[in-house]
Amino acid sequence: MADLLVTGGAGFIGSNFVHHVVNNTDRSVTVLDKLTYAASRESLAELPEDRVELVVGDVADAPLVDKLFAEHDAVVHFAAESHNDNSLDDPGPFIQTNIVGTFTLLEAARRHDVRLHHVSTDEVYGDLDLDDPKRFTEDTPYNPSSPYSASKAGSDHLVRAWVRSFGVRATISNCSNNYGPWQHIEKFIPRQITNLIDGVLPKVYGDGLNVRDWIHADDHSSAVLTILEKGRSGETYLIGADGERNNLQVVTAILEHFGRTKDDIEFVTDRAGHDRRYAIESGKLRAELGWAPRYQDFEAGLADTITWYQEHEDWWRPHKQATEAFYATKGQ
Ligand code: NAD
Ligand code: TDX
Repeated sequence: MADLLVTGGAGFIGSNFVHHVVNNTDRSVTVLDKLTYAASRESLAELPEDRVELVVGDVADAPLVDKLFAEHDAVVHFAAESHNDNSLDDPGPFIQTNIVGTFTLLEAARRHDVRLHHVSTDEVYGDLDLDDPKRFTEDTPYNPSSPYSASKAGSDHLVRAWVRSFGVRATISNCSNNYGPWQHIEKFIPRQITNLIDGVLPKVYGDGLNVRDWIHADDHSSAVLTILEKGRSGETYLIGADGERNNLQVVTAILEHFGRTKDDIEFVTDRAGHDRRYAIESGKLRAELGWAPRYQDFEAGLADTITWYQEHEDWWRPHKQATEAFYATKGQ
């Protein structure tokens, strides 16, 4: 197959996906990434130069996107502003990148008849109660809570409309919370690991009972490649690995790794509009496309991730002070 264009390929999951494609296919990859604060060139550093090219640019730059779509036969769209807390502070970039950026790609996909896979999130469905036996499915109504999740929901709606109205060949995936190497330290798990490396107590929002459904980024990547290769155009697939844990359980597992007790937690100001629980039913992806996660043991994957952050302090250290200064302004 010809070259693949990956937007946001210098971010946490996008870079993981580029490695996955290089290791598991014959494809060459062009990464289109704006290199925002969330990107890292280091995550792409060890890839073969004859198979991976980085184009620094914006997904909302229509002439650039048009040129790149003319040169590629498939696109996987990871680029986004991705952090809920930032969207509560300043929603503007979320509307611009997540909605206008996706619109820009869809118009190019329409002009050039390029196959598009749109990477989205389970947060578009809003949240579930803690005692609700239900999980999200492909039929769950959209009900986003934050500027971030509303912007992702908006982008999903655009993709569906471009499929139906213009015949664009696109699929959508909605995945649960990812963990693994190269995740920005603003996010929950790496923030707590790097706090503990610094001897600082983990900071847990509210009562800590909010549930997230954790999946290793490697499993997200294998699912996206499976959908790109075997998914039916116009379909949505939910990606999850049955990893429901509340935030206290996750922090306790991290604390144990550092030889600390579950009392070593600082409870801080809750996130506004904080979703209570996410949970994914991924039966469609597994039954129709034969995908299964490789990381069945969350605690083992978490232990590997802790070790990775301990061994990659050079990478995250330059961002730690500014990240914590931002949270401090919000009492978090
Ligand atoms: P990230 O913030 O780590 O990376 C985002 C990347 O997109 C960065 O490299 C950034 O430079 C790039 N980018 C941002 N704005 C851009 C623009 N205008 N033009 C070009 N590039 C731009 O995000 P992530 O956690 O890797 O998430 C990737 C995708 O997966 C997002 O679409 C996100 O909504 C989705 N997702 C993430 C999770 C998760 O747990 N992190 C779960 C489900 C879905
Ligand atoms: O310091 C913290 N303390 C804390 O208790 C942080 C940063 C978070 N939290 C809580 C909030 C959530 O309940 O931990 C949970 C996870 O928080 P985040 O890492 O910010 O993730 P979340 O808001 O759940 O969204 C993530 O998963 C879905 C990604 O950031 C999104 O991009 C993805 O769509």
